[in-house]
Parts: sequence; C-alpha cells; structure tokens
Amino acid sequence: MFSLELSEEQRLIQQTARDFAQSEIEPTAIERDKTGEFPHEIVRKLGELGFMGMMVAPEWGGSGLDTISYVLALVEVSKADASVGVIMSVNNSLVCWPLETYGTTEQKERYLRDLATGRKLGAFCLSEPEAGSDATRQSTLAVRGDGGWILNGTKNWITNGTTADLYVVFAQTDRTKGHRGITAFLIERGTEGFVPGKKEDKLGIRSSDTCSIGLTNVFVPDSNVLGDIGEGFRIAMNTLNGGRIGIAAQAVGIAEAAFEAALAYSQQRKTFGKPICEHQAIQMKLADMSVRLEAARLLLLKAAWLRDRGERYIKAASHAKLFASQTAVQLALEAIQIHGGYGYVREYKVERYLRDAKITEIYEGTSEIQHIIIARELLREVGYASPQPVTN
Ligand code: COS
Repeated sequence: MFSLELSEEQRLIQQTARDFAQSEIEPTAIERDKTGEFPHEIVRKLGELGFMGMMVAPEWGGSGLDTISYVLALVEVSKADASVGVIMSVNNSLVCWPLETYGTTEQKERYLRDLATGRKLGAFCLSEPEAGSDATRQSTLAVRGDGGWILNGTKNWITNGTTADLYVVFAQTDRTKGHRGITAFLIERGTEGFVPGKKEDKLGIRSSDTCSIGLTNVFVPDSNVLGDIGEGFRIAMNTLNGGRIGIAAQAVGIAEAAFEAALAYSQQRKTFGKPICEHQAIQMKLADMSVRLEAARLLLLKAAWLRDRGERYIKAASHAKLFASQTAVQLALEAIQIHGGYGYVREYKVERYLRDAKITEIYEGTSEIQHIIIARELLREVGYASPQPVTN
C-alpha cells in the first residue's frame, strides 16, 4: 500500500532544499530569465549540498539518497527557478544514473565522482532533427575504427549542451538491427569533431542552456562505450523512465510557485471593495488549483515510492509526468488570470511560470508519448496480446 509518511531524513532534505532555493536561487531568477545567463555559481553550490548526484552511492561521491528525497529537493529548486531544476534533473537522472547503472568501474572512476559532486556537468544526447518522439530512428552513425568508433551526425535540443563536460550520446552501430543496433557512448567536451552549436533562444527555462551538437568524424575509444554494443536504446528508455519522474518534480515545483503566488495576490488585491479572495469566482479557481496540485504531488510521490521499492514504475512515471506538466501549465495560466494585467508583465513572476511550464509537456517524452506509454502498460498489465505489434 502506498504510504505517504516522510522520514526524518526526507524532511530534512526538503527543508535544506527549500532554504537554499528561497535564499540563493529565487531572488535572482527573474534576472536570469531576462539575461539567459547560466547559473554556474548556483550549480556549484548545489554540488556542495550533494544535490547533483543525489541517488549516486557515496563511494562514487553521491549522496546515496532515495528517489523520494530527490524529488522533494527538485520540487523546491524548480519552484524557485525551473531553469535550475532542469539542469539538476538532467545531471542526476539522465547522466549520473545511466553511468552508475551501466558504466564500468573504470568509467565511474573517470567520470562519476566529478559529476555526482557537481564539479562537472553532464548532458544526454538522444534527440535528433528527425528523431524526437520516434527515438528509434537514430541517424547518427557510428562505424568501427581502430580501437573504437567514429561518429557522424547531429543531436538536437541538448540541455546543458554548451556547458557540459561529459555527454551520453546515442548512435546507430548496426542499421540492420533497428533499435537493437543503437549504442551509447561517453564523449568528453572538447573531443575533436564534437561541436556544440549556439544556444537556442527559448520561450522559457531561459537560463538553462540548450543547443544542437554536430558530430564530424568523432573518435570514441572502446573504453567509452557505455553498456553493451546494441544496448543503447534500452539504456535510453530505462534512463528516461527515471527522467520523467524528475520532470514531473520540476512541473510540481512550477505549479506550486504559481499557486502560492495566486493565493498570496488574491489576499492583497481588492476589487468591488474587498480582497478578491472573497469573490467566489476567485475561490473556485483557487480551490480547483489546489486539487490539481495535490493530485500532481501524490502522483509524483507514488512514482518515486514505487521506484524506491524496486517495483515497475513506467506507468506511474508517465502518469506523474503527464498530469504534473499539464497542471503546471493550467496553474500558471490561472495564476496569470488571477493577477489580471499584472500577471501579463515581466515585473511579476507568474508569466515566467507559464513560459517555463510549457516545456514540461514536451521534453523527455511529450504528453502524447506519455499517453502511448500508459496505454501500452495498461494492455501489458491485463495480458493483452495484440494480433499485430502495437505500433503507431
Ligand atoms: N522502458 C523500458 N523499455 C522500453 C520503454 C520504456 N518506457 N519503451 C520502450 N521500451 C523498449 C521496448 O520494450 C522495446 O524493447 P525490445 O528491444 O525488447 O524490442 C524497445 O524499447 C522498442 O520499443 P517499441 O517497439 O515500443 O518502440 P516504439 O518506437 O514503438 O516506441 C516509444 C517507443 C514511443 C515509447 C519511445 O520511442 C519513446 O519513449 N519516445 C519518446 C522519446 C523521448 O522521450 N524523447 C525525448 C528525448 S530526451 S529530451
């Protein structure tokens, strides 16, 4: 039975994250949104707090915590600034996790300690110009060279793209095998032929750094193959299952921020002689917002809880990601509505919540992809055997 009680340690992590986020991240979030400046100093401090490798074992420099602690911290960080949230989420979920899970001891010695302590930053390179939702259609090609592989292709929408030190890159090593011919590689920043493009000019999460990356005859030694040859797609999917819990946490953080801003403003602003929180029209909105937020939080905690128990959590992660991301967008919209004209200007932070929220419905699997994953899991659970493979 799903249990909600947080341990003493989990509460402490949540409080530490809240204190840090409100004192060191939130006050400068509006400014970073304007300038697009990458929060180097904040990321360094998050590393010192043990938040860049929260679930990594202490022997590799991590905090050795569970998924629940991780999402509690990520909600607080994202509530203060969703740009910082995604930087933290990618490093923890999409880079440290596959490296610890599939890496050799030698690869972990070389990379994991620095990543888990925040001294170095990671990025995850799966998407391509022609392969987003249909991630099996990798065009980046790896051909055999002397003692390693030579990679050519382009990767798109890479979070931490121009800043990262280590990239987990997926490429096709055997075209005849489809998704079972995809392999994961570890590529260091500065490797010849591996060239991050210019930072994308985005609607939201503007101080996180997103770019495309060109690969031209990039040599990757055998010692930098992550997992087995042909295991890459499985690594990517298993990694994204966990990543989606991280994005759900980011979305819950944004939704909480929007809700709290709306609740506070509704008590200050007066119309028709009384604070607007006394008008039923606003009360209906606040009540609906609180229900959705609570439901999103519960779905998030359930997914994290299942993962910590070692149970299958694919459906729960997609439930949480789908619902929390939609909640973030809806609550940000309602927060703007409650603020009226003030909600529409950059001086007030609620318009940023909407711009930041939108991406949570897109990356690490769009809402449409989450529906597909949930439906497939439902059919699997009831033992449905399709006369044809369930394809789309
Ligand atoms: N977890 C673990 N394994 C998974 C999985 C999941 N969530 N989803 C698919 N797989 C496995 C399947 O079990 C299958 O394994 P086999 O090697 O045994 O055949 C393999 O991956 C291929 O799956 P499938 O045949 O279902 O592939 P499809 O192309 O039909 O669809 C989806 C797979 C749509 C689920 C996948 O491409 C996906 O998640 N796309 C979104 C990718 C994404 O999030 N992109 C954003 C990039 S990061 S910003």
